[in-house]
Amino acid sequence: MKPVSYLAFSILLAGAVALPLSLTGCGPKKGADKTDKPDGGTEKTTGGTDGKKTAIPAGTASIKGRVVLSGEMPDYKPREAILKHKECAGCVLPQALEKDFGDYSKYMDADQEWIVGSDKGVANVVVRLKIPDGKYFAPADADKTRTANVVLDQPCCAFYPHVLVLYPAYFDGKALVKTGQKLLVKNSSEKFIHNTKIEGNPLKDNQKNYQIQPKGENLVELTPNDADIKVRCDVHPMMSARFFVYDHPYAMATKEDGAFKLENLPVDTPLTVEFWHEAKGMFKTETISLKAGDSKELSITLSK
Ligand SMILES: [Cu+2]
Repeated sequence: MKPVSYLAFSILLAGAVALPLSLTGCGPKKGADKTDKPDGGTEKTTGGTDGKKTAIPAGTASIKGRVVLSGEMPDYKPREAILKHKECAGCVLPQALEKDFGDYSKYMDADQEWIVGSDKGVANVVVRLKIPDGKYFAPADADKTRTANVVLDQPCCAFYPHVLVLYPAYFDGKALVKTGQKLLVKNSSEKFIHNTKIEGNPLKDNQKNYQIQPKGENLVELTPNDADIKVRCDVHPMMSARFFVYDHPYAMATKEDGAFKLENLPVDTPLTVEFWHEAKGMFKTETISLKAGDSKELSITLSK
């Protein structure tokens, strides 16, 4: 972990360096200005001191399924802004890095809003439980810690993944308790400096702006937040990502197979499952009720 003084210095440096570089221009911003509020957010529980919330205990049920595109597949070609960039070769994914990103490498230079796998699975769909008013989700013991960091990389002029779900803390009825999960921001590109500008809710300390040298990385702590968190790189305006930071474990983002699974779900109580996509906002909700041990399958379709 970087010492605090280094982080503060990085923020100043990022501000000072990113602005002049951004003036060189890399093409228009695209598709990153929507402001959907994540209704499954945590504003009701992150206050943490009113003591009036009722716990919904974890259970032994699960849901799983796939989000599948109905209609035509997206046409993948390199983004205009990348092709027009004066250092285009650094903007596209270097061949040497393709192996690190597997099947996803073929989408890396394309517009990131619609990523659909070959079997029509839709990536970057957030699947989450809505927190009922006046309540909070008390996680299972297995969900009280998260030992692996969530990684956000910038191997070219794209953030990977494009949509991230984080679970850095849970609510115990009185206060937020850290799970241990942090965000590791990497820049695995060959030569480009990127900065990572996290635009969260200013009241909840998710504003960050780090400059990261090639092959460098930063460890970032986030707090659960009801804001719609956007991530940008000031050096390359065609880069964007979205974060959802929750105080419960019942949320995830799909990969290009479109598959999702949520486990240890509460039982014998109505649950609302929400589905969000960057281009569509919250496009579907399902209300379900599960019994102990249930494994419910949901099939979700999405059209452009
Ligand atoms: Cu960049």
